[in-house]
Amino acid sequence: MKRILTLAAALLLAVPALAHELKVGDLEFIHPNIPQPAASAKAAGGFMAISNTGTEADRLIGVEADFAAKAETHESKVDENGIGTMEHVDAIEIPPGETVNLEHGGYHIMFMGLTGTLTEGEMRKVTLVFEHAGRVEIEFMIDPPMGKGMEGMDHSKMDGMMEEGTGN
Ligand SMILES: [Cu+2]
Repeated sequence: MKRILTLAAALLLAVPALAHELKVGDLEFIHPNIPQPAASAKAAGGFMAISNTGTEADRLIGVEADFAAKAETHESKVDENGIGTMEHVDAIEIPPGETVNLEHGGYHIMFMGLTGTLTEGEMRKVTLVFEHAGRVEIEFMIDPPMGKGMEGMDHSKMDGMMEEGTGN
């Protein structure tokens, strides 16, 4: 038993091996994915489900990816005119005992300023930063293109943020 505990402690301290499906502490990550963006796209959405099996809330407070100039947590909304927009949110809360779906039309990760192409079937490393769980390195799978959807969204706000974000 002691040996198992020691091993578990070592695993917690070590940089975890990259994995697609992952459980870190109380958080479980289910199919992190990025639908393949159009070749000309400057941004791509990231999706997954995050389960919190613990008794305390955690919050996704940051995202880092080497294939994008900037990655943010976003929330999509539909205004009274039926126009879809998205805005930056400081954090995505993962309540205890719940599963939060990052999905089209809701919370998602936005990778902005793509530095190369993302091709279906590839795995790309992303670091998710949580308030309590800390830094979680995980592989996002590039899924088939979503078709309409993200491309149909109003990206005007996002472009504004991109401009603010350049040069930093
Ligand atoms: Cu977005």
